[in-house]
Amino acid sequence: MIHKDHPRYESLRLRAKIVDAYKNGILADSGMIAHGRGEAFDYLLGEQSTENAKLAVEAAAAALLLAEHPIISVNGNTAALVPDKIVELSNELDIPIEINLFYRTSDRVLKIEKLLRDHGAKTVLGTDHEKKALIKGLEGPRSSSSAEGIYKADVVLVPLEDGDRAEALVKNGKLLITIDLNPLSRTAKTSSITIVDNIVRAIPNLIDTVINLSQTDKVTLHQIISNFDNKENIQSSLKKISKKYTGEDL
Ligand code: PTJ
Repeated sequence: MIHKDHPRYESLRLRAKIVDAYKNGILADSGMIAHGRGEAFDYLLGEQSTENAKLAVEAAAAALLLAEHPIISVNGNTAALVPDKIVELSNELDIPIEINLFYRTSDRVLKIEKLLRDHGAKTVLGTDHEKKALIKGLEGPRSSSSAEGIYKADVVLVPLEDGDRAEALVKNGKLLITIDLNPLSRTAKTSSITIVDNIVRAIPNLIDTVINLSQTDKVTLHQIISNFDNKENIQSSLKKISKKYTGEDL
């Protein structure tokens, strides 16, 4: 039991969720290591959504609202930390969710599917019993995707994706939106829109922004996307981190 007065309460609460998800078979063992790396970057970002993250969220919301076949990709860490918010976003946009695991096992897929359905998910793709299609440029099980999901999608929201897959998805013509606390990761640098923020803040921000922009005309939404420069946005996040690192903002 973590006491609410603890100065690191929020961080410890997330750790407890991660550990529970590992014990329940949702999270890969490497998912705990990935979370630790994320924690370090989050600490340097001040554990709050930056202005850059908010700009990226706005561009992401516009892209999702304009898309013809958008999809939300979910892995173990996302399912562990924000299953309710992923379902809320999917229902708000009326778009499917695809289970897309780096360390894929049938058991984890079944458990994540049940978790999402228990939270009210309508369409969950990426299970073992549906038509698969291969993503060009990837080898082995990592090339597999749902024919009706990621394969067909024009816009893919994929938190914590691995670099190879992110590169292949972009090469296959997808507009890729990622959420990654590490602005230097290959995924962050490859994606069309990178939200450098913790998924526990980024997904709720995305829901609010989708609701706020839902009545906005298409021309304005296109403008939001064209005004957004991913490289510039990542560079600003790095500047924020380096200020913290050198103690400039003490
Ligand atoms: O559930 P699976 O089988 O698909 O496996 C998922 C993991 C995350 C284990 C797998 O994709 C992996 O090994 O990822 P990496 O290469 O370790 O990358 C994870 C990235 O996510 C790192 O750049 C972390 O900084 C970042 N990250 C970790 N936690 C969060 C995060 N970004 C946003 N929010 C977080 N909570």
